[in-house]
Amino acid sequence: MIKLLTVLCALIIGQGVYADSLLIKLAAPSSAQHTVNAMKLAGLKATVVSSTWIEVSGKLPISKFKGFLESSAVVHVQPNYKVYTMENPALAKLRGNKALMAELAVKMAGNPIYTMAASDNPAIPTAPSLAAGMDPLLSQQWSMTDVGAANAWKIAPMLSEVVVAVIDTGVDYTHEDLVQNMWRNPREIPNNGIDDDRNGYVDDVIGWDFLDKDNKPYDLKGSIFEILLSGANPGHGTHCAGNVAATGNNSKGISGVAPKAKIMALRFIGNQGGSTSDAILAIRYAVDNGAKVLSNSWGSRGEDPSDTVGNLALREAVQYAMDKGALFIAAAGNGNEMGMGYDNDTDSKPSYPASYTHENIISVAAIDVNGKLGTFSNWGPQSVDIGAPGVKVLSTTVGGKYEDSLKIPIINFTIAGWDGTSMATPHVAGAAALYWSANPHKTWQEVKAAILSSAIPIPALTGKVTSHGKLNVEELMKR
Ligand SMILES: [Ca+2]
Ligand SMILES: [Ca+2]
Ligand SMILES: [Ca+2]
Ligand SMILES: [Ca+2]
Repeated sequence: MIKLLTVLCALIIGQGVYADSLLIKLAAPSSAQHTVNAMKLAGLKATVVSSTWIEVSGKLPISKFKGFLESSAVVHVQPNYKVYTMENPALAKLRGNKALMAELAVKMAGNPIYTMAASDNPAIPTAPSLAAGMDPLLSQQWSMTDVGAANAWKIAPMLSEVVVAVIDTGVDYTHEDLVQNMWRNPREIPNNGIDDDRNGYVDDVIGWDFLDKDNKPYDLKGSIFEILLSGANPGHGTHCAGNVAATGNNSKGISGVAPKAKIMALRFIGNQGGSTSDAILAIRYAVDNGAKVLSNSWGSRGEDPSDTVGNLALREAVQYAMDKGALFIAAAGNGNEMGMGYDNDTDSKPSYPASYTHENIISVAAIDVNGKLGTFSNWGPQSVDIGAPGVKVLSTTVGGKYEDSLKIPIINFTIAGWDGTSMATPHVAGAAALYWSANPHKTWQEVKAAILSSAIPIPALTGKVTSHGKLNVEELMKR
């Protein structure tokens, strides 16, 4: 109870109102809906997060709330911590250059391409028929060469279609190299306004947008430049999705590590970041609707290390994924604001969820084309597991494009390379899907063990990650 009161005191501001948003764990299982209904009747803004967790938000009068929070019905209260995409180190550096940002803003001001908001939520196309043929940009994907993808595909062409949830800023599901591999909810009839499979989401055919609460988890809401100025990384989720499962051998663009895996698009991060509650909803949606692999290129910007309970709600969601047999692939993080990586084992602010101790997590560091650890990449001999390509990575980007750098073509300005542990993580997620498709009866423990034991040891990762090596799917497929 002391803990609870400490949290509450920290959240009380001014004239006895709670700030922002709280997550509350209830003592009685399955009492969440009942409690939320009662709170709504009392004029509070409340939503169900899981069977035992609820979110309460807005400026809350203590008189309506305090007795309940201190009652035996409540076992834990915590802030609804914010989470973000792992910040691109090059973008962070650029934003630090105020003079250059101001200059760019002036140059962009008169250009409608970069000031006009992109049209959000385009219609979801049906999957086209597959036109076989070499992927023309495959030879430019250094990351696929580095992980030995071509030989892996020869060893074991993908059989079953493993579903990978990309839990991120959304996905451009209209992209020519992604549309084929978007997951299609087999139990949901599109566009009839009915929740056919009764999973709580109406017409959720390719995933869900937890931020805007709609069935179109489209990436890039707003112009590239607006998003950049707001501190976010435009098109992050689409880039991640491509390295998991851009369609292989379709005569278009690139290939993901798992050329036939299915991408479940779960959007929960916007230009201002996302919340723990939406992360939990996305994680639970993923495993409840058939995803075996969860690709997570996001995290907190450091939980309070003196808080021993921490983000219990998020930890319980990762546990839920483990109980359902899913692997949770997580970016190790991109260091501090100066773009320098740190040791997740010893730093006072490790990166969550990657640093949680759940066994179903594979935490991923970033390496470059020369096998060096990215200067920004976090590591950890105990808490980070493997390295994968994460510097200047070529992938799909919003608007049918393929990029290894974020560019403003009209003024010929390269904003930043596509760098980050965010870019490394989808390679491992794709590897898990590829291996699982060839070995459908293996458990998550066996898939994780195969990925880590087949890693190729390299000097840059010796003593830095548990496997001491980098991802290699050719070796993996021999296991
Ligand atoms: Ca549904
Ligand atoms: Ca429907
Ligand atoms: Ca949307
Ligand atoms: Ca392709």
